[in-house]
Amino acid sequence: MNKTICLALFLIGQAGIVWATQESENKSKILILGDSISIAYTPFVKQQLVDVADVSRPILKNGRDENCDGTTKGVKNLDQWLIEAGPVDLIFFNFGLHDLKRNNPDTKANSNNPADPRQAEPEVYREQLSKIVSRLKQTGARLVFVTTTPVPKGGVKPWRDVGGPLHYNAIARMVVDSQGIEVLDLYTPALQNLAEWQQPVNVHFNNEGSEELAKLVSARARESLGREKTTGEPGRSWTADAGLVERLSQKGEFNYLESETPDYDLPDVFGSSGQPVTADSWPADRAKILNLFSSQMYGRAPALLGKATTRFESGPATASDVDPRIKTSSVRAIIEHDGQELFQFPFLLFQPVSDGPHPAIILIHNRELPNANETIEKPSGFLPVSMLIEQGFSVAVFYTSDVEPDRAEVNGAGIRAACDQAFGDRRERPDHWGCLTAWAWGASRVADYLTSDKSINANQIAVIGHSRGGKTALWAAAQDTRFAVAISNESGCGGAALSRRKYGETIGRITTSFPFWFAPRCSNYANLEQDLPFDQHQLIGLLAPRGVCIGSASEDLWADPHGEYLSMVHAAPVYKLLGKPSISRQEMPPPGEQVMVGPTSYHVRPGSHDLTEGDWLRYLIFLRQQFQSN
Ligand code: GTR
Repeated sequence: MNKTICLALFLIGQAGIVWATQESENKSKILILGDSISIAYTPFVKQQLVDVADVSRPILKNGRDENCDGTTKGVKNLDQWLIEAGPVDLIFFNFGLHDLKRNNPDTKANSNNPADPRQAEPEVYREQLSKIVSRLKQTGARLVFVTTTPVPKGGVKPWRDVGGPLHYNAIARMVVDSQGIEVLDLYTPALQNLAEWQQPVNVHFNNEGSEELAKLVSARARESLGREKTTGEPGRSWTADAGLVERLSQKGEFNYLESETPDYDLPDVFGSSGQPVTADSWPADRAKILNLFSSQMYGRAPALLGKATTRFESGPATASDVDPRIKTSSVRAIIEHDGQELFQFPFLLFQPVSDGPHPAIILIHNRELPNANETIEKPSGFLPVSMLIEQGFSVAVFYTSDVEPDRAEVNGAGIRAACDQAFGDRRERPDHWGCLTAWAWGASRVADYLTSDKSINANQIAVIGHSRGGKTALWAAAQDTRFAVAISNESGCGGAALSRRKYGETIGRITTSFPFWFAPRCSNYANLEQDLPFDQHQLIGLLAPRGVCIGSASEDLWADPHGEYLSMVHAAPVYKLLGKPSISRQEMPPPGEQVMVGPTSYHVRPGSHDLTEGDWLRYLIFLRQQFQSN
């Protein structure tokens, strides 16, 4: 650090102390650092917060607002901006929209050519944003990273990829999540209102849009200023936020206190009642455990379905107008038994236009599926398809309810009813299959397609799901060893979380609210979790030595992040037996950080129950590492 900067920092520190003593007489001070999107919403924020805060942003010598541009300019000018702003309580910062635009490599001028490099390629963006974050932290102000807003389709000038903002936001989330820095997501609300808020084929917003964005910034400012400042000690193991635990506990019905989790003994992970286990004897024990999960928890598909065949009808693969790196096709899986059609369901395929074979990801989509064009034109954090394609993956996506409606079976339209009709009604059986087994069966049919497609690397297929989809992903990969990796995002009870902890959602509750997800017999264990002949660490053990990623969210206590982590830890002996290192430390990693050991990965990120682009980026990092090393 040079002398001038040292002096400036010292002055900021001093001024901060002086200012702090006058706090009661003054309004709060807010600084907004960002590009032209923020230049347009700042006047509205000023008006909206006039009663509580003075809001400023960098100003040029000629008195005009300064555009903070990308992280390259940010790194250069940040000290100057902070000095000019003086001590502040709260800083909103955004960088990304300039980093991701195309630049002519020679002149460095804006470019309309999608083949040109970006102003800051992803790795450079990550490094530069990390520097900016470290410097901002020295101010002692509360910090909020504001996500980059969407790029509309139609070819904006200079060129920006429609999928760019999600990719850069994912990187930013990874940078800030482990630093205790809040995120304000403007991307998602803007995406939902693009037609009304944004200018046509232009990244900028109209007046209404800017005012609406400002409202979100102002609301967050009031919230942040009203809250006690969280110190966010990076590097400390995750524990549930005490305030959140208290709030949730007030409802009374479910336990969120670590101290109230029952004492429990977990069943042996090998299910071996103390007998020595070897790699040779494990397959037989493994089969028994798998059978227990089928008969007691998830239910089993009718044996006759195993005799059915699947053929596929696939529409033409067409390159997307919006993102020419992606080709999409719609496929129908048609299930036939005894020469008769039994059932069919559709899925979508997104593939890189480049030559394969590519690794593939099957997403069990437990929300209604947008069509292929919408998925690319309006990419969501739940399915950031361009980011996945850019990383070299093919992606197949099916909607759970197309395989089995997500409700109690009443002569329904799903595979279960089709089987009942063809093979006889099995609904009264205690091990009748629940939706989770039906959806897992669907994932395996999609895997049938992928393993027969020459452009896919059949040894590199991962299955991922969120929440009920995450439970399904684990169960699918436990049964079908063609899945090289299972990814469970916030799967909770009946997924990665240990049932015996009875923390958040319990077997009693889940078999009451969603009895149709499970075998009827599972409800016998309501409030009798200790009687289950297995626990969920054994589900993870069934995946060994293949890859498994577990992701939790810090506010999603309903899914019991600690219980999800412990399942991974207690599955470690199986990985060890099969010659693989795996996550085995008792302490959880710090929030936001991803631990990867051998074929296992875990993270708990700040925020609520959702599958976000930040989760995806962690999964992609893990998958690339796994698939490169194999
Ligand atoms: C909840 C349920 C969870 C989880 C979630 C979801 O209502 O209690 O187990 O699966 O739904 O799938 O979003």
